[in-house]
This record gives sequence, C-alpha cells and structure tokens, in this order.
Amino acid sequence: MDLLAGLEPPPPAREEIGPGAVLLRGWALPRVEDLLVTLAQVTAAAPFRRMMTPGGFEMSVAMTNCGPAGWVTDRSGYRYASQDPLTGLPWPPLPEIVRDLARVAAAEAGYAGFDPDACLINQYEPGARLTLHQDRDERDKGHPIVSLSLGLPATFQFGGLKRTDPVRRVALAHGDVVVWGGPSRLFHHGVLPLKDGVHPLLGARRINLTLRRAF
Ligand code: MD3
Ligand code: FE
Repeated sequence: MDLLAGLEPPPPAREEIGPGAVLLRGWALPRVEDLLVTLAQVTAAAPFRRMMTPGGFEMSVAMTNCGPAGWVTDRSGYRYASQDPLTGLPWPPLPEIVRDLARVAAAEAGYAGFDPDACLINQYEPGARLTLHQDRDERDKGHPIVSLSLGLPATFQFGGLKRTDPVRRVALAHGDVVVWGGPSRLFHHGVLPLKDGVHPLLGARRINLTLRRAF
C-alpha cells in the first residue's frame, strides 16, 4: 500500500526563487539543536534589543549580532560597528558552526569562498515585521547574503531593484536557508507581520540569522 498516495511530492531541495537567489528548504534541520545551544550563548553575552531607526521609531524586530561586524541603527543612522553599543564590548565571536553553515550553503548555491564577518540575529514575536528595504550598508555588495530561519514560519516578500517593482511572497520555515547573490543581492525585501503561534523548540517567536560580508 502506498501511504503517500494523494500527497504532494516533496519540494525540490534546491529551488531558485529569483535571479541568483537559492532556497535550500530544511537545509539546516540536522544542525538546529547545536545552533540553538550556540545561539543561547551569543544572546547571553549580547542580549536582543529593539533598536531605534534614524527616523525615531523603535523597530518591532529585536536584534543582536555576533562576529567582527554588527549591524546597528540609532538616531544617527544605519551602520556596522565592531562594538555592541549596549555593553561597549566587541560582539561575541562568530561561532564556527554558524560560519561553516554559511560557507557550505553559499557554495551549494554557487557562491564558493563566502567568508562572512557579520551575523545579524533578528527575533520576531507575533506582530513584528520588517518593511520593504534594501541591504546597502555593506562595503562590497558583490558578496552574497545567507539567511537561516528558525522557529515560527514567516511570509517573506521580495521585489526588485526598484521599490515599486512587483513583490513575490515566499513562505520561510524552520530550518530553511536562503542564499541571495547576483542580481537578487540588491532586491527590495521584507517580512510580513509574524502570525501568532507556538513553535515546539522556540516558542512564540521566529529567529533569523543573516550572514554577510560587511567590512
Ligand atoms: C533579499 N532580514 O536583516 S532574511 C535583514 O527574515 C532582513 O529577518 C529578513 O532582511 C529576516 O536585513 C530577511 C533574507 C534576506 C536577507 C537579505 C537579503 C533576503 C534578502 C538581501 C537581498 C535580497
Ligand atoms: Fe534585509
């Protein structure tokens, strides 16, 4: 008897969702437990905090960083900083498991030699969102970006080079990894407000790690 009769076939492991953008569904699942232990160590040293935009609004997403370069925003603007403004200390080092995962995922997507120095960690609670924006604070925008989603699923939006370009929606789930390179690197993107829910490992939240070469 075929227990799978009538069910959808599994989605492909490697899916091109835009020019140069590759979705690796569930790719991080085998390493999630180790990642969560590592993440707890990072956030104990550099806690999540809601930062202020240059316009004076507190972001709904709480953030922290690890690695030599940490993304920060305050009234004076967006930038990468080597110290955590909250503690005055350097950001926690980039954990080997995170660096490794980003390198291997980038290579898998066709971007060999990716060597990230920045890991932004975003924490979404229900209702938190990220409005459409471009990632433009990195020195050399030729490097790809690797993102890893954990916890509750989210609807990711991505458009094009122009803010008014049509926007596509992609569901991102626990364990999904996306590599954004080539033309997609400068596409507008955002995250719709997180829906209520409870994830068995992470509770009522989504965590996204974004790995970049910033300096
Ligand atoms: C597409 N974070 O931190 S990760 C961000 O889920 C950010 O927390 C989102 O956008 C999140 O800046 C999305 C996926 C992502 C990251 C960078 C991109 C998609 C991208 C750069 C270009 C195009
Ligand atoms: Fe972004």
